[in-house]
Amino acid sequence: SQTLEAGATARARAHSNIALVKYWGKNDAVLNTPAVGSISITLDALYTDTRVTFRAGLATDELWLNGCRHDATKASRVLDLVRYSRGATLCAIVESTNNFPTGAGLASSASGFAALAVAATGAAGLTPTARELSILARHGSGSAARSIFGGFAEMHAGSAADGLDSYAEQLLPGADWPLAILVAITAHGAKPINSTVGMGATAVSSPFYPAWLATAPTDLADMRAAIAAFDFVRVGELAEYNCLKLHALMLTTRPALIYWNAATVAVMHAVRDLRASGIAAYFTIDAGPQVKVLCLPIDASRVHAALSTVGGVLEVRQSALGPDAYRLD
Ligand code: 2P0
Repeated sequence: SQTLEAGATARARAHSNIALVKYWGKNDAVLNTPAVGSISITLDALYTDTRVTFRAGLATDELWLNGCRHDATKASRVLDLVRYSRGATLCAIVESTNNFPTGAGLASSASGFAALAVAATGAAGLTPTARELSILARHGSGSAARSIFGGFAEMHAGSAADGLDSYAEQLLPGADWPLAILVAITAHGAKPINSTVGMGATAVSSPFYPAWLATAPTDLADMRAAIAAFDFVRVGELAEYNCLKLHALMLTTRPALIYWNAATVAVMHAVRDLRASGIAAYFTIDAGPQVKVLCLPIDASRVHAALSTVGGVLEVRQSALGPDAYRLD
């Protein structure tokens, strides 16, 4: 095959995702394989566009996010694998933009590294399978392996020494089961504790970590079955349960990982009040103060209105399920 030429470039878009059964904990820090599987939904409202350009004369890879230079260490892990498969050494410029405001506390490495995997392989003239893209994205960030796929996706923890069985795959395209997700923003510019560092601390200090690992397969099997049955109440109940189990793990880490603020808790109660009034709405929360609320599209405007009136909620964004990551040019 041809050598990788300076100036080779490609652009890609990937959407963010939120997990309904959460990833927390690693099997292998170098391969970045998770200790547990996870199941997520991809969001159409939040995405990252990334251009990768291989250049002559660069001493290191450069990462530019919304016009500001950032540390490229994790991006280089992905680019190294692409270079290796082409027998190439050229460094690259990575230019990324999020379609959501920087510092809104919504930034996700999931959409960023999924877009990077698609753009970098595209620029290098590779034609990877979706599974290969998922593995590549995983090397940047575990949650990014899921953002290769639209709709509902499941990440497999895997157990192989080379990490080749640790990838995500689609469970259901978004069009097969339209759902609404409302994101209640409770803090702008929140700087949550880095997930990689947090996971490491949990593994060595939370007495609940062994229980987290032991119960993950059941949560995954239950969620898989609930999705296959289009059982929204079951999906919602399981998502909330698994989210609170994750936060129990975080709260019992030393030092404690407390990602909630007062408005985060107020939104959780508002969602439970909505359910008491007959609306099927369920919350989930990641390593930050925002609350994502799942409901059926027919209830979205009522849920949006209810969340907007909760004290401390700054903004509510609505999303549907998003598509696979794809090449822009
Ligand atoms: C998730 N989170 O499943 C969980 C729930 C946050 C809470 O995946 O170390 O940024 O880069 O592989 O993917 C955040 O972890 O971690 C995450 P790394 P990542 O969405």
